[in-house]
Amino acid sequence: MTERIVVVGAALLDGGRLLAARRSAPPELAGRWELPGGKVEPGERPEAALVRELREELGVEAEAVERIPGSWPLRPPYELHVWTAHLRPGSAAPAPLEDHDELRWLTPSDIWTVPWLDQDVPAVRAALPRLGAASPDA
Ligand code: 523
Repeated sequence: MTERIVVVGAALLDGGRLLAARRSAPPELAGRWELPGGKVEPGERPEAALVRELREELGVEAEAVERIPGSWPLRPPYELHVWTAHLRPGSAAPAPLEDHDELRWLTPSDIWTVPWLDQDVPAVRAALPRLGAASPDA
């Protein structure tokens, strides 16, 4: 049996908004929006991977807050786990440094205005209540 490899995604929250990131690569994912993050490296704690990925991809200093219950299948052997996160005081504002070409802070009412990656949709739905939204069937 192949070991599963966790990909961590960040529900980066700020003032009731969620950060969405549009992928610029690879071609099959480009143009679709995701919760930013990446693969957990061997021996790495998922929270540390999240902080590292957000630093590399967005140039921010972030803190993982709590895991959103659930696990969403990606292309085998990967599976997506999502953590809420926030920017540390003094962090730079997020910028699309690699893998992304646009970022957007979404309020609960515009959360579905971007074409999320199919596999991120259930994770975004699970993250929505953390924004203070009450739309379980959006
Ligand atoms: N996803 C995905 N949704 C999502 C993330 C963070 C990742 O579907 N929110 C997928 C996309 C890739 C795989 O998970 O198929 C790994 O994500 P990637 O490429 O962002 O991970 P990295 O940055 O660790 O990958 P390397 O470029 O290989 O270092």
